[in-house]
Amino acid sequence: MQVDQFFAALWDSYTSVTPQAQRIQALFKQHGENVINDHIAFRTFANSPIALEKLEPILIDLGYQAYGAFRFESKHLKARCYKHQSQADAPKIFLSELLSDELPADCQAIINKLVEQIPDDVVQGPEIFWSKCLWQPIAEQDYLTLAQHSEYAAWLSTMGLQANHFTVSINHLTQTPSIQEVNQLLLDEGYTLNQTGGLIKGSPELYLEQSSTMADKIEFTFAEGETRVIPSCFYEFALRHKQPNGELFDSFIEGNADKIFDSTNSAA
Ligand code: OOG
Ligand code: NI
Repeated sequence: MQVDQFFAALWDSYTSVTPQAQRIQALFKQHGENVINDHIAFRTFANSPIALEKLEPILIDLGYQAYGAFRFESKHLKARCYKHQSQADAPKIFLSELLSDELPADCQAIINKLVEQIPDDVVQGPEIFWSKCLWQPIAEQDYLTLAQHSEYAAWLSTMGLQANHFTVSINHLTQTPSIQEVNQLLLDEGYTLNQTGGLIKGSPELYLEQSSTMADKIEFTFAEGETRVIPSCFYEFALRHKQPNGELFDSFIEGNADKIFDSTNSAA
């Protein structure tokens, strides 16, 4: 599969649950912008048939290479980032996984019930990245239990494997070339932005500034037919700065990422 086909399929799947991304992209295009993706991100369960190390070979086959590793202790996550080896303009990929064995026993039991439904050999090709839930709908009570300990676990239990966000490269915008202007445009249009630690995560000194919308909301039907409006996916905006060596910073920052994860919290 070609990289552009991969991202086109991911965008279709993502915008079907994230209509705000389509509208915001259209807004930028109306302003004459060329909307380029900085990166996209996925979430998954560690120690499962869709664990990070099971998914990574698919990214390698697509021409990607890992170049950074991250750990989020309080969120019980590990992550890696990937860039394309030959297509410099291909979006970077941020892949995180939940270390479920660090969660309380009741959460582990709930997650095990989902993970054990996934066939061992489920990872066969790039389609896995928009396969969503490879398990039967979770029970509402189990979802609420997960949400108390890990918003990430609750999100993953209902949304599964799919692009969690696309990220607009502010470096490629001409009308709103600063993150402050991008945020103001979105606020003026009525979008809700992630406020964790302030609207802007990072700084020019860290060579990376990021902001994001709060996830769209969709109606989800739980195991026993109850429905609840839950967070789906969000849209991110990233501005990269030049390092002293003259090159744009191209990795990720734990302190920023830790806050971006909150874009799918349900309490906002
Ligand atoms: C990933 C959050 C981290 C970034 O750009 O630092 C991230 C997630 O919410 O799954 O995307
Ligand atoms: Ni991101």
